[in-house]
Amino acid sequence: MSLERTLALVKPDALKAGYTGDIIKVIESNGFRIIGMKLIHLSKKLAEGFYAVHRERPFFGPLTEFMQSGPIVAMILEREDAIRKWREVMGATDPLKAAEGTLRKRFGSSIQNNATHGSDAPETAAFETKYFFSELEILS
Ligand code: 3AN
Repeated sequence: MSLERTLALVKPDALKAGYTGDIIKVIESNGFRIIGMKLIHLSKKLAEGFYAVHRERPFFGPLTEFMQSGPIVAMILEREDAIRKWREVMGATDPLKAAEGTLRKRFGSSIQNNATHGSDAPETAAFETKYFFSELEILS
C-alpha cells in the first residue's frame, strides 16, 4: 500500500488540558510522519467551514462553538493506511464507547469534547488538509 495523508487535530479541550505532548508521542510511536503542523485559534466562521458537512445536524452550533473556544493543533500525518490507522488510534467518536488505550478513551470527556479529530475518507482528507495547510507548509 502506498503512503497516505490524513488531517489530525488536537481539539481545544485536549490542548487546554495539556495533552498535546502525549498525543504527539502516540502519533510518533505509531509510525506516522508529521509532515505539517501548526497552532491555530479558529474563528467561528472557520470552524463552521471545516464542519460544513454537519451543518444540518443538531450538534452543529455547539460543536463549532466548542471548536473556536480555544487554540488547536493541526497536523498532517503520513504513513501507509494513515486514514484508517489514525482513526483506530483515536478510537470511537464517543469516549465512553472508545476502546481502552485509545486517545479518545484516555483524553476525551464527551462525544463532542473528544480530544482529537481525524479525516474519515480520502476525499475528506484532501479537503481537510487543504483547509489548514498550503503546499508550502507541507514537507515533501
Ligand atoms: P468523527 O470525528 O469520529 O469522524 P463525526 O464526523 O461523526 O465523528 O463527528 C464530527 C464531530 O462532531 C465529532 N468529532 C464530535 O466532536 C462531534 N459530534 C459527533 N456526534 C455528536 C453528537 N451526537 N453530539 C455532539 N457532538 C457530536
